[in-house]
Amino acid sequence: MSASLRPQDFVAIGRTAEEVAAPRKEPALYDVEAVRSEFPALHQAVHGHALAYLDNAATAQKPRAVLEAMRRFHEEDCSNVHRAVHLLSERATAAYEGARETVRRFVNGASVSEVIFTRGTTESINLVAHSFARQRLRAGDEILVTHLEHHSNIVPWQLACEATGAVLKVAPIDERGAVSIEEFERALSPRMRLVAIAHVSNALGTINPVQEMTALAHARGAHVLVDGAQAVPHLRVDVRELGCDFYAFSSHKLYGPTGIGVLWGREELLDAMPPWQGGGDMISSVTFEKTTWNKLPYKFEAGTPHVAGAYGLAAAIDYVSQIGLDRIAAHEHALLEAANAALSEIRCVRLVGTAPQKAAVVSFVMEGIHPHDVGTVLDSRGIAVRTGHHCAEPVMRFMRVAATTRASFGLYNTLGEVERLAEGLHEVRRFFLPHHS
Ligand code: C6P
Repeated sequence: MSASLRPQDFVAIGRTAEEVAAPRKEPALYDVEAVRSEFPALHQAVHGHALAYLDNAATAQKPRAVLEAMRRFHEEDCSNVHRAVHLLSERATAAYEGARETVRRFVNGASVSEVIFTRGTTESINLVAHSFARQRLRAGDEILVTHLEHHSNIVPWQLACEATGAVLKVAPIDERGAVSIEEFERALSPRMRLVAIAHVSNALGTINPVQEMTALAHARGAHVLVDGAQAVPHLRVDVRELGCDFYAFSSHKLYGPTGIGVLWGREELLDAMPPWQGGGDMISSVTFEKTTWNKLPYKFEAGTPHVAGAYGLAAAIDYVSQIGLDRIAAHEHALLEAANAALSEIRCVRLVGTAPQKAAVVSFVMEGIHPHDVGTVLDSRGIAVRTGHHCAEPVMRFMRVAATTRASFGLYNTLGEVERLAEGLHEVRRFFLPHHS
């Protein structure tokens, strides 16, 4: 592999000369260099090297379209929403509600009433834990998560269990990091009320079969929340096709700004749920004796929202939609395959998470070398990865590792960067294990 590979070379990976010459079956990919030119943060030197940003699962860089949309809010439309008749507020309100429609279309929700703006995935899940789980659960009822969840999809349910006497159950995974559907189905007891599952694991990259899991859970009468934080940047998501009841995600992993995210929920469920935070905008009328709630979605949006964030999120969704999630997924899949192949040539590297269905995450350990040392050497070469437990301690424990090094790819990463990652790891091995061939 060479750093001078062009985007059009990606399709050649793993194909014979005849297959390459034959008409392509893969979706046509896009011009990655043109895409990269849209992301100012990518064009900086880190410790004297061009930045190779491979920490997209933590947060993704932002394209100019997002930065420009947020600049437009702050420089031209800056005002509060839903509160004034002046022109700036009208413009901001129209853009804020337009962003809600953009989100609805993006996940194929039935109505904008189902789209709640939150601070991010974590807050979306906490909202459901508070206003749905705590209201409905009784002592002895059960909530099911899988063994590969992020802490944000574990701890809110533990708090709900503590408050109600419900019990948290865990669906097992196998040594590859894949959920066993049979075991998942077996875990769906008659007391199961709620199933909370990641669409894509942040620590391993496993893609869960959430549509199938949702159907099984519904057949047992349980509701389903899907944590889509790591899915929306990589997969086309259709909440009606998935059939779930709630879908949570963050803007900042989707090339949008931090501080804003989404809870999509079925309208009839959201409608029956009490608000979880009180304040401006979520009320219909207030007296000292009695307050009544605003209609959906405002009932769940107390206080001044992140208006600039909504501008940015809508721009980010438009941006990825223009490229096309199918093409992004194909591009990232090529990077993942290349990374798997390159890392498997380094003898002390062990991949952690080898499920058959994976999104753009490679988690690994280098035997005898601490991940933080790996991350530090890579950083000295301008390569940004995440090291640690990735806020997913239970799955780390299951995999019998305290921490991993994680490279996570985005739509702008290149095969050249994968090659730099592999070269960096060879260097790590030479430095820390000089006698290891
Ligand atoms: N994972 C990572 O480096 P927030 O922080 O609310 O935007 O997202 C929380 C969250 C929830 N679920 C999953 C599957 C996630 O991956 C994350 C965030 C980042 O893996 C930061 S810990």
